[in-house]
Amino acid sequence: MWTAAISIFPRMFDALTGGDGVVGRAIARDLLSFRVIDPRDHTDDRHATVDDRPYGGGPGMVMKAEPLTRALNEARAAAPGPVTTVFLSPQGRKFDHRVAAELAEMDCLVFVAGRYEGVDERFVRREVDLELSLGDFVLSGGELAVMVVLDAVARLLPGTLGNAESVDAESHADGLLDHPHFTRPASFGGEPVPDVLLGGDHGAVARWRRKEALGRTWQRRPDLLAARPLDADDRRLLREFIADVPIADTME
Ligand code: 9D3
Repeated sequence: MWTAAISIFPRMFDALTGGDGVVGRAIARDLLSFRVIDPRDHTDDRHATVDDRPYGGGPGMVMKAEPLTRALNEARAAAPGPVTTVFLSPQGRKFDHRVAAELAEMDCLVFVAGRYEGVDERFVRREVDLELSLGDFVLSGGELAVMVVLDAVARLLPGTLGNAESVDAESHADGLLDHPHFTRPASFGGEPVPDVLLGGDHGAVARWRRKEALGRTWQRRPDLLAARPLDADDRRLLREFIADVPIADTME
């Protein structure tokens, strides 16, 4: 997969590509290419101006359409095929696993990170294919959001993850939260590891994990269960989980 980011803070992306995260690994294995294009390199004035005051007044500055458009055209010229342009903004569609899986199917992606109060709407209307938000909180710019999305997409590319980590065994691939995890020692702070995990009955372990995954999803993210029909086995496991919840935990 070929990717690029358009950003006036290119060095922020060293955190993504420099270390040994999934994105760095995918790049090292040639499963992914990534470059940053700085709109400042696409200005003609002495001060390399990328922002200007908002028409209509008000606080803050707006990113100019022309440097962004020229940066995007540099990306298009470098890409091996047609690009999908993804703009990270608070006004976007909420990013989730489904969107990550859709993006992982694309050949060429260009991510646009905004700064200041926003981006000239004519750039968004003319050039952007998909506008994405990470959720209802305020970031200071789009760069971290681009990195979050790229991390989530890179791990879905065939060959990025090791054998031990598989995509479809994990939380959210099947729409449930993960079950609890334990490692040695068998007792910590007076709290023992659940007996079933020490017994070596792999069927019983699998049922316990499924029950905990269903139960925790019911407790913490009921919206995920509402979006997902349960089969008869899952319904029985969830009933068992609910029957074991202490009364105090079920009261307000
Ligand atoms: C405080 C400024 N806000 C006034 C109502 C508007 C605003 C402008 C620019 C808020 C945030 C930003 C920068 N944010 C992003 O570029 C961004 C973002 C986010 O803030 N939250 C969640 N997802 C994303 S994706 C890009």
